[in-house]
Amino acid sequence: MKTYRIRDEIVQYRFGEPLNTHSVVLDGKAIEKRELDYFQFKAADSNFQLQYKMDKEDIVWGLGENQRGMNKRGGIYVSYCMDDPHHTPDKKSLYGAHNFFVVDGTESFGIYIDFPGRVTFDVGFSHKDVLSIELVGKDADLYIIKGVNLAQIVRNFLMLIGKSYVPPKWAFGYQQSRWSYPDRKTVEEIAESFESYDMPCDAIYLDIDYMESYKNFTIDKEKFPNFQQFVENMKERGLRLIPIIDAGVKIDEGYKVYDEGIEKGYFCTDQNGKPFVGAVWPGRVHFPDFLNPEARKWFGEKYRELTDYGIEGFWNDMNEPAIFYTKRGLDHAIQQAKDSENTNLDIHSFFSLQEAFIGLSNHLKDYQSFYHDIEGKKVNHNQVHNLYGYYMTKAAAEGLEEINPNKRFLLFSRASSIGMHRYGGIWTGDNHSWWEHILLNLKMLPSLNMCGFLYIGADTGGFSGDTNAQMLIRWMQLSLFTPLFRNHSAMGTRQQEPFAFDEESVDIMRGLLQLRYKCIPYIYSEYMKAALKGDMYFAPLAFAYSDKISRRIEDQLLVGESLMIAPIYEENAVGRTVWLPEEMLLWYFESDEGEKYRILPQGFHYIEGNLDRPYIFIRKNKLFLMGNSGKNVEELNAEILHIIGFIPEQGSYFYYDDDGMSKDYLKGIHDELNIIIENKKDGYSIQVEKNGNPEVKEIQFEIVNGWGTLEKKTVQIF
Ligand code: MIG
Repeated sequence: MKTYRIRDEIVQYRFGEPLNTHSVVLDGKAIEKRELDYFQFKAADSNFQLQYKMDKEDIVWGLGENQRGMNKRGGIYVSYCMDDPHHTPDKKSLYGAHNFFVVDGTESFGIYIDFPGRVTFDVGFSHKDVLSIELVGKDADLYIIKGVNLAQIVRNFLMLIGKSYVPPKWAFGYQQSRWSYPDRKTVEEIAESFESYDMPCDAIYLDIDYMESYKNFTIDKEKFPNFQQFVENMKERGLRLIPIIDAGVKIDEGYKVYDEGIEKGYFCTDQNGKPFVGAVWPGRVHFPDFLNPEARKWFGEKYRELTDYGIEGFWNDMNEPAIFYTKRGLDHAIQQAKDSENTNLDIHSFFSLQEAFIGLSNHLKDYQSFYHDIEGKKVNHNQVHNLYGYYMTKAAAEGLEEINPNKRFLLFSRASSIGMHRYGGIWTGDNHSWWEHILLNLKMLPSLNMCGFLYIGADTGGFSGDTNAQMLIRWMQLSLFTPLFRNHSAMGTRQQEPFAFDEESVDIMRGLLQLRYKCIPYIYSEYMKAALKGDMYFAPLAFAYSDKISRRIEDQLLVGESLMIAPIYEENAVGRTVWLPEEMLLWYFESDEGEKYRILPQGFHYIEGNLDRPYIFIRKNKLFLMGNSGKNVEELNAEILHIIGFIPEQGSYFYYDDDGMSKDYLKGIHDELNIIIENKKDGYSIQVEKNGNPEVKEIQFEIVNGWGTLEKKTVQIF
């Protein structure tokens, strides 16, 4: 074991000779250390194990995209990127592999396992107090991260892995997707509906059917005639088109991407050195070797085929990589079927036959049977499995950077591992239209932020299965604050666009979409501050409040520095119980009738929340800001800001804005307002200091004092 000090609070432990995953951006100085802090270490021939004895009250936060609670204690989680469309609670692996968690208790520290193969985290499942981690492999970097408190531990980790990807500002608008809008005409009708229903929207997605025979970087010209003009027309209407890109490349002579890949040797190979064959949408495909920098460069530049049409965003799918079947699996299953002919299938042989077919997809044996070329060495895929989606997205990001160096593109991926957050966001894959998945979605948000992923969101309304209007409305009330707010649904399900329901529900959904746009000044300002400072955007209450109850709250979140949200996620509920860790201001957005706001003391409260009355909680001595709604993000008029505050004493807000499209923010170019407000005997004093050139000309304040009196004030900005 070699050890290095990265920063005062971060120590790296190196075992064997690990591959550089490039997930970490800092390096350190060699130091002498004999033992691993906190963990007991056991090495065997082909793997190693770490164990930590948890105290009774210890909480374990993190592990990114995973099932179960924000507190991961009680479960087993396996980091091995999986295309599993059934997110039932027993599943141990979803699409991401996020090997970072924080133990919060008697001892508090974070640990990051920088290792691209399979890792199992048994967090008090086999034994309630034992946290054990098993790595299949012997070469790994471990990082132990300390900090004065939870938030600081996470900040230190985020510093270690580098700053988050930042999308263009329009990507904070509402986005509409479906598998699939089959042709140009349908997409145009969807656009018309958004217009005629007066619903704001920024993007419409193109799922796999826009391609010709599911071939990446091609367009089906019959279904999508005159693509360039189509992209332009849509943009004139204020809508961007976002095509999907899959990992697999169709085997098809004469198809440029296939021909070039073969010629240059850019595909993953089998044990004989021939391109490995798997099957996905187009039937048989090869998988680009994204771990080979040249292959990455080649694939990344292919995005130009679409950016040349004016496309400004992409979603990378099937990059675990998903494999429907291989010849190996199929031969085996067919043989087994033949062998079963004329036999009396009993309990064992029947299930084994069934498994041979059901288990065809994403099979370990297939992942073990292909290879990458890493610096001239043949490396088995299974050992680096978790890097595949990350490196596909890195390929795309680097390609887009080549294509237009100072432009922000929208880019997010399904598979990911730590480090990918520097290149793009993620969506949480194929959830269901189940109430349980609203809650699961909520719990993933802060866990993902801890692992670096800021541009995140779920398929709002649920991907598989049919939603009803009520579920979609409740889900939208959560997605109101997710940086990626996209409604997406699967083939064969009910239409799920916000105008596809009864009139009353449609009105409510319109209200929510408009509300989203009004919240963009806050969402964007908080997102950018988190991205630039390396901080979280969503946090569990425990990150700001240390009382016993706050530490255990699993269905409320802090959003940025000023808000707490407590969405309703149960069918037919008209309210819910909310824990207030301190006095806060309950604020209803829509309040033609009924109260608009109320100050609530620390404690549990039953909060009424009919479908048409979304609400937030504004923290004490904090400010929340809103703008006006508009057709899309670019048409938002930022001249007037509304600020709502709960200021018994004094508070301040640092408002960040920038051009929303270039990478100049990396040079520190942005606009800001520093707002300071103080509750004095004779009313509020408000100071606004401006830097750069913010568009804001006027701020309308609505400030509630400690007695519940609301004072309005307007301040002009010169
Ligand atoms: O196996 O492209 O998660 O969002 O609509 C399904 C079709 C493949 C999976 C993605 C989903 C997308 C779908 N894809």
